[in-house]
Amino acid sequence: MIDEELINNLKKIALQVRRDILEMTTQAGSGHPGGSLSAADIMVTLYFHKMRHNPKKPNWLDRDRFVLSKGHACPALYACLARSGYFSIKKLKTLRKLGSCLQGHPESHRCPGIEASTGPLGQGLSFANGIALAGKLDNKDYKVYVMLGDGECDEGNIWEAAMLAAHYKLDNLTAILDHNRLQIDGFNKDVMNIEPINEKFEAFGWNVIVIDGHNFEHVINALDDADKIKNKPTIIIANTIKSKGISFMENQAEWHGKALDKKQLKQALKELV
Ligand SMILES: Cc1ncc(C[n+]2csc(CCOP(=O)(O)OP(=O)(O)O)c2C)c(N)n1
Repeated sequence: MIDEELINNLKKIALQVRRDILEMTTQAGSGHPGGSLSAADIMVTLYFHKMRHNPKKPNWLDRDRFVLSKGHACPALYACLARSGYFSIKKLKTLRKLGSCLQGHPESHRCPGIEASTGPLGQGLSFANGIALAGKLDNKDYKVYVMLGDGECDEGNIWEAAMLAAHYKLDNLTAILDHNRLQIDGFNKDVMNIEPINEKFEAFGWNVIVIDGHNFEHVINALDDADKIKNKPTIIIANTIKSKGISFMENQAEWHGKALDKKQLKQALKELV
């Protein structure tokens, strides 16, 4: 049984992160709110509960690592980093501005807390494999988390990386699939069917856990269960809702890469209380 206070605290932070995502993207006039909102609860659980990290020492060698392979969802990552203290909350207002460290896709050399520069889909799992393999070679006990999009799984290099992670028995690696069923311009089932995605990863030698990605208890338990698995990587298939939390945005491809205008933002913020 998970502590109710912990869940309530995570819910509170997730509401704030959702407000940040919408305010940031509206201020920028562009960005990717849909896939940021679907991924928010998982990222909040990682940064505010699960991961061993220290915002004051972003390069601490023993830190757990998080790689956002679906890099376009970086508003959620930036909000988590700012709210955990990697940089000032004020900086969120500079999203996508010239010279800002918070570009439209994450850049690791510009911004503390970003492990990998991502944006071109399909690369983050390979990157995470490398860090996990290095951890094993160096006898480190850090864990590596990588978030994938379901549309991103159309990329062939995801499957090369999936094969490698199993081959090298990377049990220090946990992938989380943000399974919101939508991609840039439609439902996966119409653009490129990836189902049965759980069986595909199982066939590639992974431990597979399927959860509701907006249920904090599920997310926490799945992350803890992944710790117990030896000799194979784990993927948590998190069933989520694109644009989760805003009634007039949920489940629509339209909000993949478009910001709310100021009036819509006001309306949306009323739902995040
Ligand atoms: C290699 C590559 N091809 C195309 C794109 C353009 N693109 C950005 S997001 C996206 C859709 C991704 O879908 P999904 O992974 O399901 O993201 P989510 O719905 O979770 O936001 C595409 C095709 C890209 N960033 N990289």
